[in-house]
Amino acid sequence: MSQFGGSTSGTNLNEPYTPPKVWKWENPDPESINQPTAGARTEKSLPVGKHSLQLYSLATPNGQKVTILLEEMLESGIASAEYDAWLINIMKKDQFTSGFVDVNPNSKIPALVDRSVEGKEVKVFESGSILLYLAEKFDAFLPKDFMKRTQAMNWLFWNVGSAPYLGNFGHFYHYAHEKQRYPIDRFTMETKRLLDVLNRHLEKNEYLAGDEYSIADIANYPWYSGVVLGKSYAGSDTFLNAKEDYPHVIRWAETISKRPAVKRGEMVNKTWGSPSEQLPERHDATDFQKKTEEASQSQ
Ligand SMILES: N[C@@H](CCC(=O)N[C@@H](CS)C(=O)NCC(=O)O)C(=O)O
Repeated sequence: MSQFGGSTSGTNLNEPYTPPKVWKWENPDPESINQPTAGARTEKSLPVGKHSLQLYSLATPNGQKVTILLEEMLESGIASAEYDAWLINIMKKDQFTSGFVDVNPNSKIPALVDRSVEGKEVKVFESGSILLYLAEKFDAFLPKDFMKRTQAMNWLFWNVGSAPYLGNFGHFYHYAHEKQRYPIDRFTMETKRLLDVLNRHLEKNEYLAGDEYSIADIANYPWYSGVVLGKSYAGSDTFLNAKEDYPHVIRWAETISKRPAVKRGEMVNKTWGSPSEQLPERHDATDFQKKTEEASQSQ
């Protein structure tokens, strides 16, 4: 089972179900990550490192958007984009600690605190909001041209709205213990429709905002490369017939995947997969170098 596995245990999926007037959780499990209420569940403050930017995250597609952007900024010479990336293990319920909830009341990674503003802690949550915050703060990866900037915003918000469909596809196709045809068909249909939208746009455009690589590409890359290259959910590339149906998405995803900053960004806050690709916490640019050296010594 994967580390993000989901279960419908206790529910007979074959039994017909008539929703009651008022929903009640029939077998309440106080240990479950999923609860119908919000708020902190434990008292614990967040760690703080040496840089102005403190990121609290995990290397899921939503988390990778931010680490890729920060690594791209550093690669392009913006030294003040240096950051500490702390691991939030969502399976261990770190997102429900009082410190995390204080930054993101929605208890989802990624969350960012900017301590560069005198006397203030700027708390930023929602991956799209974090990308826009950083792009505006450092005036980078957001086109200056009005038409291209509008395109970048369109595709950034399209990502925020469409990503949950891919997440639901991944849940039912890959993570759920019991495979059910209805939700798999429903979310595969929508995932394929979204891929077709992207493929048609990328047939005529090098990047999402035309010829300029921007936060729109950075937001969409982890999600859409994840499904067409089969990186997020094993077998999804074949299941979605990606090579034949979405060649322009694959061309775009492969081009972006070769960027050194993207390779680094994908490693940050990662605790699964090949050990050479994992960097659970990042506090300094040299952490990647140390990691590569460790990997070559252990061979
Ligand atoms: N709309 C949010 C979604 C973030 C999100 O769904 N994060 C997931 C991991 S990818 C999470 O933290 N899940 C923990 C939980 O549901 O308890 C964003 O774009 O930042």
